[in-house]
Amino acid sequence: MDNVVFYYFPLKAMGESSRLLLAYGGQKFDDRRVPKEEWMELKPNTPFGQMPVLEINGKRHGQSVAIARYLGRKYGLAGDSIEEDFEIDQNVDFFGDIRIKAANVFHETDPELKKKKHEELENNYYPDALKRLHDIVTKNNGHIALGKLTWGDFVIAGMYDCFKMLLQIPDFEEKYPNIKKLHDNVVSLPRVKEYCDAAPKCDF
Ligand SMILES: N[C@@H](CCC(=O)N[C@@H](CS)C(=O)NCC(=O)O)C(=O)O
Repeated sequence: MDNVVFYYFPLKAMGESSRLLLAYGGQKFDDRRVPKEEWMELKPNTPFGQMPVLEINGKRHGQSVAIARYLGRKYGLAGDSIEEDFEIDQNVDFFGDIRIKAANVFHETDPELKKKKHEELENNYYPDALKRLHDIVTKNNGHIALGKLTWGDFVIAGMYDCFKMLLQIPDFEEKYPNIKKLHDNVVSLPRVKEYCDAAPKCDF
């Protein structure tokens, strides 16, 4: 079996999809949760100066979605054709678009501007974008694409708690119940659940 080390901050956020996929694949891995204080020492030795990083037999790889796509292919969670892969990719990218907009507001340090940016998204972006996302999941029987479990579901599920925190929509789960169900279904998969039960607890 490959020797696998996974590096990320002690958070779910952009790292959890890979952890969930590794657990799903039955791959033993060293789950290195790098504290902030130790990050600067590791940073120069990562492919892009960022985490997550997946190290396989000593070789380090970056980019959370590329890692998820790779692990998905490895564990039989990709499409059966380039067209099917295209569908997974486009829907995962759409989810990423929403996350990036929400993260942009979250990282705004000026409180007035933060409020303004959030209101702008709340009024003019989230209702349409989140409805589209919810419709995609509904149409796909509770999955992000292809009407079945793919690595794309792991991207949504891994990011789910962080996504909710970034969005700051108090009734998100009532409004978009099938996105919550997608998350719950992934974390209930036997090997994934085993990992989740044993993993250090973090809110997002
Ligand atoms: N596109 C990258 C973004 C990764 C990213 O933004 N990583 C952040 C943590 S979530 C990071 O490493 N921040 C520390 C730094 O940039 O020094 C991915 O999806 O992996």
